[in-house]
Amino acid sequence: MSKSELLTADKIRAAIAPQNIAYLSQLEIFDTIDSTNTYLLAQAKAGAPSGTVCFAEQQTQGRGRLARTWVSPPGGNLYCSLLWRFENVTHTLSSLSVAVAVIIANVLRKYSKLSDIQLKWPNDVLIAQRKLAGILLEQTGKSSIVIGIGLNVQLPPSAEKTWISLADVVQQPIERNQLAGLILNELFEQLPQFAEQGLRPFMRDWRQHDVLMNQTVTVHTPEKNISGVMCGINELGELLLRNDAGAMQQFCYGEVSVRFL
Ligand code: BT5
Repeated sequence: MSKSELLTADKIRAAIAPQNIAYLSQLEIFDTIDSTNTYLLAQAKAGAPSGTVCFAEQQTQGRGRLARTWVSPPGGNLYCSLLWRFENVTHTLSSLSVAVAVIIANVLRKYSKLSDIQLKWPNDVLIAQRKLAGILLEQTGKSSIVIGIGLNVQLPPSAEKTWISLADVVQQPIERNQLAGLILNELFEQLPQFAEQGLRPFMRDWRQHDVLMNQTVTVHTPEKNISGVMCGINELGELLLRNDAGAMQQFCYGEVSVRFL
């Protein structure tokens, strides 16, 4: 595996457009941390401003949703968290997760010219049905969210076969600092629009990448498992499932996961 250039604040900043740089309040880069989300949640409670960002080269307790683990080895992936304080609580975690997934897909499409990115509700970015990136949203206080993003740039050969990295699919060398900056740039560009207009401007892109559309799946909830056919999402970012009895059911971000049958 080729050695990746270390993350550097100046290089990340350099990839953020001048009109968006003011959104970046603070940028920290750790060599090792337990979890960038855990760190930013604590910072948020201590009063950190919107636009506080941290990256780490590796995480010892990287977290996914529902108490799952995000495997976070050193050597060239991206582990990033951004604190965003919304002015009003007009969004839902379901809709924000969808918006952030679309934002990441758009950056990857522009940066890597990848045309076959798939989005799996609520928070997975896939290529060829293998997981490239995951998003973890955690609310702190009334309207502040820590947005955590794990993106595989270069995975060790021991990684699970259901995971994939950019290096597996992109031919040219991947400039991690630039990619990190471009992700922040797109978040800074799009989050204010999301705050104002909700998911409406993101729906077309979501539909284009929605890997679950028309698939037969099982939705797992803490109470029960429900199978049916996926019918996309609504403008709140909730999943729509026509269950086996023919009724339409909605699910929101939370203790819900979806498996293909
Ligand atoms: C997610 O959870 O996909 C959210 C992952 C968010 C990680 C970022 S890294 C920066 C920030 N700090 C944190 O501590 N977390 C965030 P979920 O949908 O629950 O998916 C977790 C599942 O993905 C695991 O159960 C594994 O099956 C799989 N997985 C774990 N590590 C992976 C990796 N590196 N690449 C692909 N899949 C992985």
